[in-house]
Amino acid sequence: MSADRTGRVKRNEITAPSTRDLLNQDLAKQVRTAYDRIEDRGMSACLFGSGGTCCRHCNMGPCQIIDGVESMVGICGATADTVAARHFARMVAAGTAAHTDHAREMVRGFIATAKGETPHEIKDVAKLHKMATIFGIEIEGRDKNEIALELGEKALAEFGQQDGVLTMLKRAPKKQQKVWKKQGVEPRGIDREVVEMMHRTHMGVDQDYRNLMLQASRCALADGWGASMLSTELTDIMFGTPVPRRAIIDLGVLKADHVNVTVHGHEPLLAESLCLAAEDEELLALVKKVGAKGINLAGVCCTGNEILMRRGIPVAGSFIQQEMVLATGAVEAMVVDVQCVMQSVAQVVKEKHTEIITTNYRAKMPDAIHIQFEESEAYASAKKILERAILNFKKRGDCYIPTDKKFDIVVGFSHETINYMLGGRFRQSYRPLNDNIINGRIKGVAAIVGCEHYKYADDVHFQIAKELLKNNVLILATGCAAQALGRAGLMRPEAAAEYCGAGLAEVCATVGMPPVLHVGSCVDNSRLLIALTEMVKEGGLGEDISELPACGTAPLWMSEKAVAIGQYFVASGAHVVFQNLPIAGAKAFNKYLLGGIKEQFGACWDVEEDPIKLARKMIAAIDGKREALGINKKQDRVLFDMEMRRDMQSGQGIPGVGCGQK
Ligand code: NFS
Ligand code: SF4
Repeated sequence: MSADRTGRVKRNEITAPSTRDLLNQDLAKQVRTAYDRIEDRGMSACLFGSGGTCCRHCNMGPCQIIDGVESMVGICGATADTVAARHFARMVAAGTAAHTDHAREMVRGFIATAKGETPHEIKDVAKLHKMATIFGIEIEGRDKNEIALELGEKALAEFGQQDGVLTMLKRAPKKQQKVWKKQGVEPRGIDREVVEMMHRTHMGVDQDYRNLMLQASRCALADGWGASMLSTELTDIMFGTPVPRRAIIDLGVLKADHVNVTVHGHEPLLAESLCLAAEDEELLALVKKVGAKGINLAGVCCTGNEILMRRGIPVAGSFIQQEMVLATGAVEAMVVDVQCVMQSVAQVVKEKHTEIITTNYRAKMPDAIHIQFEESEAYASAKKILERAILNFKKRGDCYIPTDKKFDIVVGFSHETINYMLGGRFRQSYRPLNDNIINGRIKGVAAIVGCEHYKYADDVHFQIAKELLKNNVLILATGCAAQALGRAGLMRPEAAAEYCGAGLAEVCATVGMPPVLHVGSCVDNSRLLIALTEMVKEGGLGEDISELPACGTAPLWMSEKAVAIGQYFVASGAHVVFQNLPIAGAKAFNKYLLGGIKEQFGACWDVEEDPIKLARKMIAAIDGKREALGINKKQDRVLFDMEMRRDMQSGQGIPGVGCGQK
C-alpha cells in the first residue's frame, strides 16, 4: 500500500483490524478522524517544507529556497544548506526540550517522594545505590530517602548546570567519550544546550551547517545521556524497574461493563497515582453504585508504555489510535498530560459522554476540562479525576468495542531484565548475547522506535520487523513502534518460531523470550544506550557503539522528539535509518547527514521510504559491522550443550516469560 503525495493513508487502506472494524461501524462514521481530515485537505505537502528549505526565522521571510539557484537564496542570503540545517537543529532542540521538561517533572516528583510528600516510595533500592554511586553520593549506612533526596537534587542541578560535563556521559564506552571530547560536543548542562541551539538557529547567527550540527549533537546528547536517562532511571527507582510480564494491547482491552479511563501522554506521575487510587475503597463503592463492574485503566501512547512496562496495565491504543479509542464511545474519561495529544480528541468526543481531562498547566485545549494535577496532593487529585469518570458511566450512550481485537504481549525488557534473562540470576551479563552474535546465531541488534503517522502504510513497523527477524536480527522496540509490533503479534515468545531465522528462533526458544523486546517509552530509548554500552563492555564486539552490529530506525517518525533521539544515536555511534527527513532540498547538508558526519561520530543517518528496502539497509549496515569485526564468516552450527542451556535457562524464575514457564 502506498501513500500519494498528499501523503497519507486513506480510510480504505488501513490494515489494522481493530481500526478497520471500528471505522466500519455507524457509530464511528459519525466522528471525524485524521483519515477524514486527510481526504478533506486534499492538498499536496509543500515541496519547500518537505525538503527543509522554507525559512520563517525572521520577518523578512518566509523565504523558500531553491538550492543552486542564485536568485533563490533567502533575503538575508541564507543558503538551502543553512536553512535546512537550522530547521533540523531546531527539531532536535524542540525534541530535547520536550524530553527535558518531562524529565524535570519526574526528578521533581522523585525529590517530593524522597521527602515523603507523595503517595509513592523509593522502590528499587539497588538501582538507587547504583545511580548514587555514579553521582558520587555516599550510600554506606544511609537511609534510602536520604540518598534519594541527594540524588534528586544533584540530578536537578544538571538541568541548570552551566559548565562542566553531564555526569552520565561517563557511563558510555571510553572510546565514545573520547570522540565527544575531540568533537567538542560534551553537553555542559541540559537546558543550556537547548537554549544555545535556539540561539544559534536564530537569524544571522550560526550559518555553517557542520557547526550547527555540532551543537545539535551536543543538544541531542544532553537528551539521551542526560534528560531522558535521568527520567528513565529515577522513574524506575520510584516506580520499579520493569520486569517481564504478560499484558494485552489494542482497542479490545476496553471493557463494556467497566468504567474505562484511558491515560494519554507521557509523564507517568499522574498515571501511577491513578493506578493507586483505582483501588480506593470509596471509589470502588461508587463504582458499584453506578452499576459498573470495576475501573478499567488503559494506556495510550507513552504514558501507556510507562504503566504497561511497570504494572502490566493494558494499552488501548498508540498514537494513530487515540481517536479510535474515543470513537468506541466506551471511554468515560481520557486523562491527558503532555505531548502527542491530538487537538482533535476533544472534537471526537463532542457528541459523546466522554470527558477529555487535561491535567498539566502546560497543556490545555479548548473543549476539554482542566483538573490540575498537584504532586503534593497526588492521591486526592487522582481520586477526584476517577470520581468524575465513575459518575460519567451512567451517561454512556451507544458504544462499540472490537472485543475480539486484543493481543497478548510480554513486555518489561529493561536493560536489567535483558542482563538477567540472558545471563541468569548468578551471572548477570550480556555474555550470551555477545556470544550468540559472534557465533552468528544472532546477526545483530536492531532498534525499532518512535511514532506512527498517516503518510505511509500503517503496517510499516511490521514489514520491517518481519524482514529483520527472518535475517536473525533481534529487535528492541520502544514508543508507539513497540505498540504497533505488539499489535502485530510479535511480542509473544511463540512469534520466534513463526517469524525468525533458525539461529534467532533457537536463542529465543532457549531463553523463552519474544523476538521483539519491548524496552519502554520514548524516554526509555536511553535504556538502549545502556544496553549497547553493556554489549561493548562485555567484549568481543569492538570498543565502542560504532563497532557493534546494531542499527536503529524510527520509520514512521512524527514528533520532533524522534529527531532528537535519532541524532543522539548517531552522535553515539549508532547508524539510524528513517523513511524520510526534511533535508532533501539542501544538497550539501543532505550529503553530510547521510554520510559525512560519520567521519566525526562513526555513524550517520540514512533514508529509505520502502519498508523492505529500509530493513535491508539496516541488515547491510549490520553485515558491514560484522565484516569489520571479522565475525561475518559462516560459523559451524553449534548445538547448545547442556551447560549452555543451563546458563541461558537460569533466567527462569522471571515471572510470566518463557516456554512453559508461568
Ligand atoms: Ni515517542 Fe511517545 Fe508515540 Fe511518537 Fe508520541 S507517544 S514519546 S513521540 S507518537 S512514539
Ligand atoms: Fe528569509 Fe533569512 Fe529571514 Fe530565513 S532568516 S526568513 S532565509 S531572510
